Amino acid sequence: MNNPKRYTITAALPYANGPLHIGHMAGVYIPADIYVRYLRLRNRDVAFVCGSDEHGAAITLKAKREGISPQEIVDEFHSINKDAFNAFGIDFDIYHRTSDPRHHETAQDYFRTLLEKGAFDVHSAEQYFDEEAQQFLADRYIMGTCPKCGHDNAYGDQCENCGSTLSPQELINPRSTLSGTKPVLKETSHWYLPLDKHEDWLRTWLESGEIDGVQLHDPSKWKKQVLGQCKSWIDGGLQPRAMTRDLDWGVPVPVAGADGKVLYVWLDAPIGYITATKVWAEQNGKDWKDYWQSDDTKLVHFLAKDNIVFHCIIFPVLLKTHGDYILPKNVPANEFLNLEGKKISTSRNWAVWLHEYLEDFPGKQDELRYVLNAIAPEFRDSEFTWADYQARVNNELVAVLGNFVNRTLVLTHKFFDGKVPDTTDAGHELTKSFGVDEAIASARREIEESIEAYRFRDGQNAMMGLARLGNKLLTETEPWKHAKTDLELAGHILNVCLQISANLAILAKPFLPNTAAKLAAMLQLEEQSWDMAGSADVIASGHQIEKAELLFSRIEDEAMDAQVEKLHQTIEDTPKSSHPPMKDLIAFEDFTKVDIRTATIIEAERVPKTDKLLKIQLDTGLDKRTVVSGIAEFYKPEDLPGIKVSVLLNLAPRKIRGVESQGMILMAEDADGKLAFVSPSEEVGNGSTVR
Ligand code: B3M
Ligand code: ZN
Repeated sequence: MNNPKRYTITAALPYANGPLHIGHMAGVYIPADIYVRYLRLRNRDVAFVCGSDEHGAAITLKAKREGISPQEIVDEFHSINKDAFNAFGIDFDIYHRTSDPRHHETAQDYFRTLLEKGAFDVHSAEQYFDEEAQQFLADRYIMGTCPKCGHDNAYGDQCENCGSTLSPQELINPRSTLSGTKPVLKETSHWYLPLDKHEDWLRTWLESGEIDGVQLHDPSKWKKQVLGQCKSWIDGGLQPRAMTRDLDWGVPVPVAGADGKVLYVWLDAPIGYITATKVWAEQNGKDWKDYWQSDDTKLVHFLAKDNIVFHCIIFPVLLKTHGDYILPKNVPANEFLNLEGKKISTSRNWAVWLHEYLEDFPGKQDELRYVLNAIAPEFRDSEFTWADYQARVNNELVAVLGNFVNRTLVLTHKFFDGKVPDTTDAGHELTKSFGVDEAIASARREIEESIEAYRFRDGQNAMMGLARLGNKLLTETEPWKHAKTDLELAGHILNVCLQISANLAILAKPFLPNTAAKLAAMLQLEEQSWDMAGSADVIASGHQIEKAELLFSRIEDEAMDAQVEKLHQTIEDTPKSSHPPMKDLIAFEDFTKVDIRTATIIEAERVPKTDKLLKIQLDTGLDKRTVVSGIAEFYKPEDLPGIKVSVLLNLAPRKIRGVESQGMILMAEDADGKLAFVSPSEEVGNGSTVR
């Protein structure tokens, strides 16, 4: 089959409401980057686009919780994530963002065209409305009791306790997270995409690659699990899906009278790929339409399995309905990466964050790229552990690739002043049995075949296989011994090792860009085109090489212990950096029932055999009393006398560890669980009321 004329490669737009972790990298960005680097090495015409997904209810909700604007949140994480991608060498042509006016314009134009084509059905349905906040509630803005497991804090779209997908109207005792009030059902109208009407062509297109008898892609090249997921969606019957939302953050619906409505984030975000391409094309003297509207362009979407339906069903419907666009030729979605035996969880901080990795392991980006690609969840969920990371770096990168290259270069300097020695016939006899020529040629071929088939792990293995062969050749032929008796023979062996090294400098480029560049510099390889690879004749005899520098260094146990400890520690102090949601509203009369007073601590001592509890004597102005308080982790008893506090006086007395506690000292607790006294800001006498 002929190569396509050009490629449009997209990587899922990460939500700009948090930093990136290793799961994102292994699932989406490293595979996409390997593919693109390879295509570029083959001189193919590629647009590699990505950017921040800056809309959606998760972002507005976080903004509300933190008391800042959604724009502030997305500005922060857009730049953090952009920097992280940069640091790891994820080589996007453009990293755009969906809050950009350019994108709003593109998305609105697109929506208008869809409207003209009659793509939507408008109908109204009852939806929860917060009368106090005067707004319709996105699914995420409604919490209540899960009908499946009874969990109290289930969201309108999902219960995080039992994992069930829910709709807001299934929640028992729903409450608005905006005001805490019980929302009411109210009619609202939306533009629905009648996915049910697209079932037939979608099924044929996915299963056979054909639309109207035209072969658009080859389904045998698609991952089974991707097609399987689509099939089960379609078999289950597709439902019309609302493409607009009542929300004040997003791309406004470009229709008169649609105030307060924005485009559904899953309509807007994929159009973000198109906007990004437009902006990039403009900046680079290209025509964006070539990349989206030309049949000889190969469009490939990289993403993780939770995004399959959006890219294989919804977005194709939007593309085809518009009429001018091509459809994806493949969607090589990955499964999930787990971490140390558990699912990666952002909210529980069970993750390895890229920005933290960069701080803890400066300069070791290729090491993480290598490990994440080696274990990428290409066909099933896989797992990252620090022990495995250490083993792969030490036993593979250091002991095989790094060691082989280093020995080759050091010996070439030692015996040949850094000049590539000649090959000899006698030497050829000796090295022939290692099958080096065939191994070099087949490494290149295997890497090509694997990458073209989205099997990036296999590609990297083939590259490492060549390094392994080099290492074996060097160890078994011992050129340092021959050097004393037969320098020419030693020279021949080193020539072969240098040819292998030069091949590695090219073949490693898609996977380990920094390492490949370092190696090419050491070998003084001015040109490193892909076509040079595959032969044992890349560098000429007499060519001068640079001194060897270590490509990798060992990862010590202490560094790994520290990482594992950090992981377990953060999960203990959850929830991290998120405040609990607001409680249900209460009436003023309820508040007047509590009697809070200022008081002064007279003395404090530890409650024996406990870590957290202090027994505290208070002067409340009315009396002297004892209160037990769980603050021992934060305060030493001897520092407390004299401190002014606020006390809940009329709390019914309770026995705690054998001590009667008469009231409760009020503490402010931050998102990380740190405690501080709530003290009057000016001098007021003990017993003053707090209200
Ligand atoms: N932001 C979902 C996600 O990060 C979404 C991807 C958009 S791709 C157009 O999982
Ligand atoms: Zn549940």
